[in-house]
Amino acid sequence: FRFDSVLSLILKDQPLSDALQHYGYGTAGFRFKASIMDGLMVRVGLLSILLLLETPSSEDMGIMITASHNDESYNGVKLARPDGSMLTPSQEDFLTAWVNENDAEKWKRLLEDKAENLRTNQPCSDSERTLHLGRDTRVHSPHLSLLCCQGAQACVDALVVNSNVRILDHGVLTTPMLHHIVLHSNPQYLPSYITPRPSRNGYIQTFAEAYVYLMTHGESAGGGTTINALHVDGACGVGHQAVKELTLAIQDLLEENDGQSGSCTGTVISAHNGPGDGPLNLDCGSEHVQKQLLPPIWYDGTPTTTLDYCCALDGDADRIVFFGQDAASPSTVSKGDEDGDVETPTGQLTHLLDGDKIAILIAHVLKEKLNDVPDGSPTMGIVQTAYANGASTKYVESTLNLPVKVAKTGVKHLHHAAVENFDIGIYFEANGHGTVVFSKAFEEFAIKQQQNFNSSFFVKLHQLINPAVGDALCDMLLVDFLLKSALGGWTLQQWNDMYQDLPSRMLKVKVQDRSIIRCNDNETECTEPDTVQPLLQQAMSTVNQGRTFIRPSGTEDVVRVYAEAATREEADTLAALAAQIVY
Ligand code: NG1
Ligand code: ZN
Repeated sequence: FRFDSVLSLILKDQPLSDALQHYGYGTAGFRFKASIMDGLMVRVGLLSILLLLETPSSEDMGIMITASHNDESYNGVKLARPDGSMLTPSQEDFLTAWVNENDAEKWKRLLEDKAENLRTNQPCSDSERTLHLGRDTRVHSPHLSLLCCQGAQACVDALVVNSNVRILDHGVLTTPMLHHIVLHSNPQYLPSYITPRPSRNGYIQTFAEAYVYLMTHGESAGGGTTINALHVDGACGVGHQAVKELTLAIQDLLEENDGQSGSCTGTVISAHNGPGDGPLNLDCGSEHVQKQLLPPIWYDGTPTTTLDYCCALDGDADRIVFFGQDAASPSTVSKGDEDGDVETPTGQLTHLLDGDKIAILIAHVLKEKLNDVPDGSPTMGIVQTAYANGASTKYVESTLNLPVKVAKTGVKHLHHAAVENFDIGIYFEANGHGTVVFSKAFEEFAIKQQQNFNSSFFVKLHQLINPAVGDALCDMLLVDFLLKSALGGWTLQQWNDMYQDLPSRMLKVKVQDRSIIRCNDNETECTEPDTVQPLLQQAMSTVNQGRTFIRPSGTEDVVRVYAEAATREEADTLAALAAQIVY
């Protein structure tokens, strides 16, 4: 029987590990200890082909193997839809249900139904569809990627669709590169002014060109040269090599450009902490910098001058935070670390420019640019999560006069809210994961600006931004352009001084079963167990400007506690009270 080989692969040769009762699709895909993922990967590969075959003809999809900011012992897998976005809730449900299924009869019926469906609906389709695979630098990623390909290939063979379905393993990629490749393979989802370049090199060229254009054509191009060097911490992962490639491409383009137009020299970008320089994400990377407020441990070149600045990527290069250590001034940063120790650790950073600050920097510049345009402007707003610092929300609403939407944690939720609500939807999680999405109306506006007013700013800005997912490298170039050129040479300090964060603290609490905790839609309140929220409420009333919430993590086996208040002491007290309630 033709499905026998598939069934024996998933049920006998590579069975699902029984270490877990249920494999759930978390905040960003399946993410577990790598040692229990073999069987899961085969199934994900197989099911990805079924999802691919359900897309309109000749559209590609992608699979990324990574556990992002988690430590090296973890791995994960997430899928990308044809437009580069994350799976829909119903696709996640389909995947989760079948990944956990062990009934051979049910599997057989699923495959038979699919085969029948293909015979009737796509009898002789010659359109080609590709499943693109990418993986990070974790030691087990090649093995898990191979298992994923095996599952996918078995499905293709069994359904006899091998003539028009291709499985393309791109090897090591950043997460945003994989999403870029998928999106650019389906150019119907791209704006007319973005040339499809569905490859790693195409990714590098797309963003290097947009950056160099903006740096050499802006009004203040050539003027803003305050910042000279940008030191990038690659988290000992995949982002390190990508930064190097991007830097080389930028240098080449700047050399070609030399002598032409305004010629603002590019910032010297140097990459630190590649694979092999230390354990992935350990005491380095954006999660460490943002949550511990410490510089990366492997990186000993923290600049002390205002002319240089630093940023840190996470393990798959979709998050970025900027930071600086001002030698002259004592530690004044008010955000807290995660270890529950209320003493301020020594050596804490004086400037942390997180996702909230990146979103506000982008909005600030765009608002000014839109004020200058003669015609009606596209709408603009910011999407945050409950983790956004209260001071940032206040600044957006009261100073920038822009609307704020609060979405559930996980970029898929922020992305959706940004697309639904705004022509220019700026979304960032506080941890530095975010991007800007633009509507069709914006696209028309940008084209009109170019044609009628000879201004390519909006077109080029759109080209500099990864429309599919949060992308540390694009965000890095965008911020550098905004500080150095669009704002005429802002320092990190000037950016940081836009507003003062409220002191905050995050804690992780280990509980026996975090799945019993449920939250409301935007996670600002706990709905189950029903005794929790009144206690949190009461704790909040004991401090000034107190706000706290708890939620089960979707990527780690912990409950996260967030608290902020008027002073550091009050924020710490509130976090400790909330953690007590969770215990
Ligand atoms: P969880 O573990 O569900 O809190 C974390 C981040 C998310 C998101 C995902 C995916 C925090 C508080 N949470 O999710 O924002 O980035 O990882 O990487 O930073
Ligand atoms: Zn990540």
